[in-house]
Order: sequence, then C-alpha cells, then structure tokens
Amino acid sequence: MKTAKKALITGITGQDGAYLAQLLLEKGYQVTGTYRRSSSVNFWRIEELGIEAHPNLNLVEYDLTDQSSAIRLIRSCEPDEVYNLAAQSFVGVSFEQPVATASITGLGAVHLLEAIRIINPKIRFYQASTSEMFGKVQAIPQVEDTPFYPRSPYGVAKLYAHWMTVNYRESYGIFGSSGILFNHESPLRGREFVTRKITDSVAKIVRNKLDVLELGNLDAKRDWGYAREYVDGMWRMLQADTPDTFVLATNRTETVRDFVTMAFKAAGIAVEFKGEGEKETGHCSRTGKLLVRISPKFYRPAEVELLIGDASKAKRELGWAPETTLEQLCQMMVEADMRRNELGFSF
Ligand code: NDP
Ligand code: GDR
Repeated sequence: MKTAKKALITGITGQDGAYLAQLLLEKGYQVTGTYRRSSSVNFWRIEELGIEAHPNLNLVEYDLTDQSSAIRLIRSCEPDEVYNLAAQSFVGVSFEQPVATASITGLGAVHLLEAIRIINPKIRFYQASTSEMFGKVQAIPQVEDTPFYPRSPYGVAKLYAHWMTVNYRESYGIFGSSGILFNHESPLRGREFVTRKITDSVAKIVRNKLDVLELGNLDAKRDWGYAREYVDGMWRMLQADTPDTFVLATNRTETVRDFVTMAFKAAGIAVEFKGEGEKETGHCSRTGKLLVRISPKFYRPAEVELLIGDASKAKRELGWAPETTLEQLCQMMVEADMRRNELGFSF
C-alpha cells in the first residue's frame, strides 16, 4: 500500500496555513502544522474549518527564528514537502519592527532551507513570496521576471528569502519553489489587513457597534484574489517536475475605495465619497450619514501604489487559474462578518 505523503506547514494558525492544511488533509496527507508558543494559542481558523481534531493533523510549537528548532523539526517530522507560510506578514508593522521582521520573515526561511540541506535535500520546499517585492512597480502587469523594488522592511525581508530559495535551488539542487502571490483574502483574513478590516467594520456599522470606518490611503490599488484558490496553487508548485518561481494573481486591480464601496453594497448600503486626501469622507447616499473617514495614522512611510499580476505562467505550466470574482469574495467576507457579529464572535 502507498504510504501517505507528509507535509510540514509553518504558520498553520494563519489564513493560508489553515486553508492549506485543509486542502492537504483532503488529499490524504499527514500534516504537521506549526504554531507559536503564546499565553493563549489562536486556533480559531482551523476550528472554523473543522480540522483542529483531524486524526492526520499534528500540531507542534515552533519559532521561525530558532535554527536548532528547525533542524529538530525537520528531523522529527520527516516531511516530503515543506510549506513555509509563517512570517511577520503585516507590512505596516514591519516599519515599526524592521529587525524582527528581517529575522522572522527573511532569516526564518533560511533556517528551514539549511535544515533541509543538512537532513534531506530531497524534501520539496515552498517559499511564500509576495507581490510586495515588486513594490514601486517597474512594469505593468507584473510577471516572474519583472524587476523587484520593495518599499517596506517586509518587502525587503521577503526578497531576501526569495533569493535564498532560488540560491539553494541553484547551489544545492534543492527543490525550492517560490510563489509570488498577490494579495489574497477570505473570511479567515486577519482583521489588521484592509479588506477584512473593511468587511468587519461594515458588519459592525450595520449592527450599530461601530460609528465610522477609519482608513489610510484609499487610492492604493491591489490585485485581490481568494485565498482558498491560492493555496491550491502552492500545492501545484510542489507537484511540478522542476522547481521554479510562479506568480499567482487575478490580473484585475481595484482601489481600496472601490473595495469599501463594494463591501457596503454587499450589506445593502450605497456609499458616496467626497473631498480629497485626508479630508475625503464616505457617506450613506440615502441618509448622508458619515460612514468613512481618513486617519493619517494608517498611512505608511512608503506606499506600494499599484499591483496587478499576470499569472499566465502558472496557468500554462500548473493548470492554475483563479475563479472567484472580487465581488463574490467581498460578498462572502461581508456575510461571514455579519454572521460573526450576530454571534458575538470577536476574531
Ligand atoms: P498570516 O499573517 O495570516 O499568518 C502568518 C503566520 O505566521 C501565523 O500563523 C503566525 O503565527 C506565524 N508566525 C509569525 N511569526 C512567527 C514566528 N516568529 N515563528 C513562527 N510562526 C510565526 O499570513 P497569511 O496566511 O496571510 O500569509 C501566509 C504567508 O504568505 C506569509 O508568509 C505572508 O507573508 C505570505 N503572503 C501572503 C499574502 C496574502 O495576501 N495573504 C500574499 C503574499 C504572500 P500567529 O498566529 O501566532 O501570529
Ligand atoms: P498589503 O495589505 O500591505 O498589500 O499586504 P493590507 O491589506 O495591509 O494593505 C493594502 C493597502 O490598503 C491600504 N490601506 C490600509 N491598510 C490597512 N491594513 N489598514 C488600513 O486602515 C488601510 N487604509 C488603507 C494600505 O496602505 C495598502 O496600500 C498584504 C499582506 O498580506 C502581505 O503579507 C502580503 O505579502 C501582501 O498583501 C501581498
């Protein structure tokens, strides 16, 4: 009988980690997922997906910043595939904590690559790279060989991890693939990220738990896809014949303002914007009530103004393509947050 494949996922408590664990369990994998030691562990995502007690899921503590732990982790779980999804992933925080971000998001990947090189170079490795590496974009749309120009400590740390993955591939023949993923969202997205902040706030405004939604730069444009589809792309990258770098994106870009309008619309409220810059406000077009205002505290020292990716290579070589539209995604997120707010759920 064929034995089940074994996968190690770092960052199983995060959005992508939870969806990927679910996907791999459905495919019959034995999954080890890592979480960080903290006073109260946050398993709400794997609980929402109903996989926290799955017999083929093993949860272990692991901190990305510790090289010796990486070696012990790889030695004890003997994975066929490693998905490195753990990171300090919030761009805004990376400006406040550049050194911690470099250590977790940058060096963390190298600790795993080193452990693989030392213990078993046949292990396949996926690195969660990002469209933030394109930063101040040098071409539209962005593809695998568009020059990088990161605009945040997070983007720089991810670029280091990306190049180290390529370097271990070229130097030691390790099957290291890097997925340059554009923003992907879902009802499991953290509330610090703009889409979920918006959908959660819309749900709270509807239930009179919040007065006004405060945001930063409404002009930023993002290529937003659905996270569940993107983790399938990660898995496909590790099933390919050779390791490589792939962009996953929808090839559609919208402003943060557009997403706000879409989210209120999903809750049956039409919004009109007026004014400019820090004075811009959004109002209910029926009652005139103030719903959105700008708070400069959400501006970043340097901004990534426009992202739009072309995932043709992933389509051609992996058979991957996004299916969910931004309107469907936004509706799904608003409905989930409406339900949670009704139940008093606070994640
Ligand atoms: P999340 O922020 O939801 O999850 C990050 C995970 O990393 C969490 O499980 C977190 O644990 C864990 N983590 C953070 N610091 C450490 C540490 N020092 N040691 C161990 N674990 C740690 O991110 P996403 O799921 O959205 O993203 C997954 C990966 O993909 C990240 O690397 C992100 O940078 C990258 N990415 C994401 C994109 C997106 O749009 N979502 C796009 C492109 C790349 P805890 O729960 O304890 O905080
Ligand atoms: P991003 O996502 O920085 O693209 O990184 P985020 O949702 O934080 O910001 C998107 C854009 O919205 C603007 N913005 C605000 N952002 C937040 N968080 N809060 C606000 O109030 C707000 N107002 C405006 C931001 O300035 C930005 O332009 C995400 C993360 O998941 C990364 O880990 C990942 O690598 C990239 O996506 C691709």
